[in-house]
Amino acid sequence: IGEIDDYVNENVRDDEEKEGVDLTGVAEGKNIIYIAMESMQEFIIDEKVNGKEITPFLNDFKEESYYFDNFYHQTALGKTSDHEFILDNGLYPLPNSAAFFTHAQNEYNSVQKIIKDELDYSSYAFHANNGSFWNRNVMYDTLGYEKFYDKEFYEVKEEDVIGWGLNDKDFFTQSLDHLDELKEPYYAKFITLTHHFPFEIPEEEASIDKYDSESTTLNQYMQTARYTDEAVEQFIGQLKDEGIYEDSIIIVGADHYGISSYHNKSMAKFLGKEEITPYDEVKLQKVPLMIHVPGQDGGKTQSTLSGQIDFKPTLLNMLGVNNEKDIMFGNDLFADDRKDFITFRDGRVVGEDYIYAGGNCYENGSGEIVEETNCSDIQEQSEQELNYSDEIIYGDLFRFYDFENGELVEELDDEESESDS
Ligand code: GP9
Ligand code: MN
Repeated sequence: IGEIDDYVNENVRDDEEKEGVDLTGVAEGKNIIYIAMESMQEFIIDEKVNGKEITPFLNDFKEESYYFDNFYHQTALGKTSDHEFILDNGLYPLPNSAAFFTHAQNEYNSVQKIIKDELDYSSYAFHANNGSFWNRNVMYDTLGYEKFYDKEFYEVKEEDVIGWGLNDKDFFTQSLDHLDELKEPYYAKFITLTHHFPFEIPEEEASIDKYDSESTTLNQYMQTARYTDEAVEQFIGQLKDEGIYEDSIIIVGADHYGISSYHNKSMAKFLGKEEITPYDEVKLQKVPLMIHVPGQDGGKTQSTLSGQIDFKPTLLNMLGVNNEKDIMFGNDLFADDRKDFITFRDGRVVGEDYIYAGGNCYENGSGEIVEETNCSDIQEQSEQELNYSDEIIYGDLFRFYDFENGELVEELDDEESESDS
């Protein structure tokens, strides 16, 4: 863990210099509301089907927010849970399993634990699915969530079910009933469900046409994306009515892709391209991220190369938490001195200048294939980081690190050394 700490110190930790936007401390004392939109990809933002905007609310909301349009999901097998894992810990997902299942007993230095200890924030999760899905009921405890409002807390009438469960609109409306139970200040996460594969929704619930291509999945994707867009709009309206909106930091994000490479032909049609190359495909892994700070007037698109790994340091900085001893692999989204690559679990890497994907090195921008050596640096550093992150998780290494002082722990307490032996 000492070696990893050295690596993070030299290669990851930013110098807190911010020449542009500086949101240090803006969230202090405020409630944080994070909305995780299922399967929402960035490519549909500002796009239309048959003349109608797919996500009219998000298209507007981004104008009032800091909108990151070059922000990548970095999830693997653990899908939604990997996104939660990355956001909460600033660590990468595992290569062969969902850490939520296989490493739910580890010691983590999660956002939730840090803000509890340092600022007395309480954290909550809302998601109208079975609590044991992705082992959330166990992992949320480990990560320091106070309470998980799972399916048990919702009335799920048969006629209100779309796809996997309670529709997003009723999910938000019913969640609202619990907000006054939360201890302030809080971090509350809301995870939507309707816009999930196979993206099926009753025709009378659909406000826009299906897309027209050979892929039923892509065609239907547009309608459920719109549904979730409307649900988020409704929720933001409800938060305004309750007087919560103007005093909270609202972050709207998404977990991972919904359209796999299997649908590339139809995707090419949608994007007006000849074909989808591995270069295009990696760029399709962008997910929207919008950070709304009350009192801020809009139009703040940020095209910083970034990913889910950057969420934790960004949020902590907004809360004014000094996290310079932490071990994580991302940077504050607003820092000047950021790492210049985004790592994927499958070996792909997006760098500022070059992208490694599908066994080729591409120039970022033109998409031209170039000498592979151009990608060597980002590939090597990427692999190094994934290995370090894996070592932390497999070895439960945070047991040996004192985050407060940035030092190695001298001796494990009895309980921990027993479980170790
Ligand atoms: C399940 C929901 C969807 O509760 O979060 O999970 P996914 O299949 O996207 O990982
Ligand atoms: Mn998901």
